[in-house]
Amino acid sequence: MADPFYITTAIHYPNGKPHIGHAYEMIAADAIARFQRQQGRDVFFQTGTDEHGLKMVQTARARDMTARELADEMSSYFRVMAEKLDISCDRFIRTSEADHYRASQAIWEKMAAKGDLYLDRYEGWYSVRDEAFYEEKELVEGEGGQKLSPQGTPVEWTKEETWFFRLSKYQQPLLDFYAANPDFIRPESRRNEVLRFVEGGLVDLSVSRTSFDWGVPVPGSPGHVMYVWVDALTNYLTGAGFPDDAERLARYWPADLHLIGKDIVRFHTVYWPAFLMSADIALPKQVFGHGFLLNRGEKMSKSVGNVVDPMELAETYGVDALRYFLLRDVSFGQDGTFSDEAIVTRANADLSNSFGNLAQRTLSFIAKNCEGAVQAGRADEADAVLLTEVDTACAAFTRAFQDLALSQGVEAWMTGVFACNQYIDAQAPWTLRKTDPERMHAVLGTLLKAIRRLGVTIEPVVPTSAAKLLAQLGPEGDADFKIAPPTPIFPRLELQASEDA
Ligand code: ME8
Repeated sequence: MADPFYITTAIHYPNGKPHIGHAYEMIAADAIARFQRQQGRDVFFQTGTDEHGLKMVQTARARDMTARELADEMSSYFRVMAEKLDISCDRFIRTSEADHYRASQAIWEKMAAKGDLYLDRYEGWYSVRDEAFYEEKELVEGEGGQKLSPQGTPVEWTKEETWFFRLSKYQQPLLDFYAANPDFIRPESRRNEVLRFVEGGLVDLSVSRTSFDWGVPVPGSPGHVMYVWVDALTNYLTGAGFPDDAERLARYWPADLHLIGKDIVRFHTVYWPAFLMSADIALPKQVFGHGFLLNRGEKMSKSVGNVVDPMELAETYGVDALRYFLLRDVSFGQDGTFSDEAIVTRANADLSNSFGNLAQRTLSFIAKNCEGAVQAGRADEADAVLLTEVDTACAAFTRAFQDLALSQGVEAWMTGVFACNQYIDAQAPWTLRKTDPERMHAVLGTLLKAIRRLGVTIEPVVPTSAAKLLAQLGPEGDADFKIAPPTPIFPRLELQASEDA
């Protein structure tokens, strides 16, 4: 049976509609999932919504609805977005689902059995926006001397009786684990941040709440619901069949990759591994913290009014153009900036003018001049040289994707496209048609092979367009397949004036 590959995104808070950051994370994870499927792995890909916590309660209250109603309404937008963007997830999990409650309570019980949970009184700073506790020393000063979290969100002083998790006990085991698994946290810059944080000392973590009831009930402790991050992180285990399906768990756990944004690396590389160590469950193999998307270099926020709806971008420019742009232009792991102009420029340069044009002129030439089928023809060394160049470009894409260097992979792929365009210009099949038809056939046959390889390679990035293209090319070595006059697959995009420009 194929080697399993379990990949997850963060699960998103459905306290509002999805934004482009959510779309970006899903698209990156989807490209990796599709790539791994192509490599023959048995992929399980999970995304979903994180529905508990105080932020949901407060947003729902402001809208005069229950948290469950809010979650039901908003979660559906995330699901629809996933479908629209061709996200090939195997499960869209909602943390309000029954099997997830079971999983969260089961891991809680294991941590309790270890003696790692105790009841005490919590007093400290809490940010509802981040759903996170902060120590005094971590806070920064905002305008007018107001205390803010390191993420710049408001904090409030909270006091209540809660369950605590003995996080402090795991400081050394975590440091040992990071040392033994240098690839656990990527990229390197995030790993260094986490090391510094853990080396600075860990305090026990408050893991239950009594001031509201929208959460997973703490087993045997009426009035307590779990701190939202305890149940949120456990979603990854729920998807792998924990605790009921031992066979499935053995297959998909530990997860190969948790793909998340840089703001939540601490939860995934400190709290989550500590919970798992406490529960005697294996730790995930890797956590990758991607960067943030900026709108023309600016952080997006509701108050600035520059939040972009990914569905609108996908509708205006096409899903594959958006996917291609995000994966090609944002160096994976770093922050990236986007604008309508940048999307249009990139999609036109690479997809429409280079790859699309290459396919279009080759296919229409064959349809028009060769009755849709090329013969063996007379080979030349130039043909083998081109196919080697294309294979080299595709192999570089594969290596880069294996290493999560997504933009470098796409860039390497483009060198194969450029090689084809140089080849077609140098070989000039339109001249050979009159002077040397045998040679013309060999040139066109070489181009078909090269375009097919490039199309298969780029499929994880632009799945719908690549599939359409491959259908137009027909399978390799099928003499009966007739190439029809093609319809362009990568239309030239026009810049759409945005309303607020
Ligand atoms: O943090 N660019 O949910 P969330 C890129 N529920 N990525 C961005 C982004 C941006 N501008 N803004 C946010 C949560 N993200 C928790 C996760 S996981 C067990 C629980 C990313 O809806 C962010 O970094 O606030 C995170 O990975 C994801 O979107 C969901 O953010």
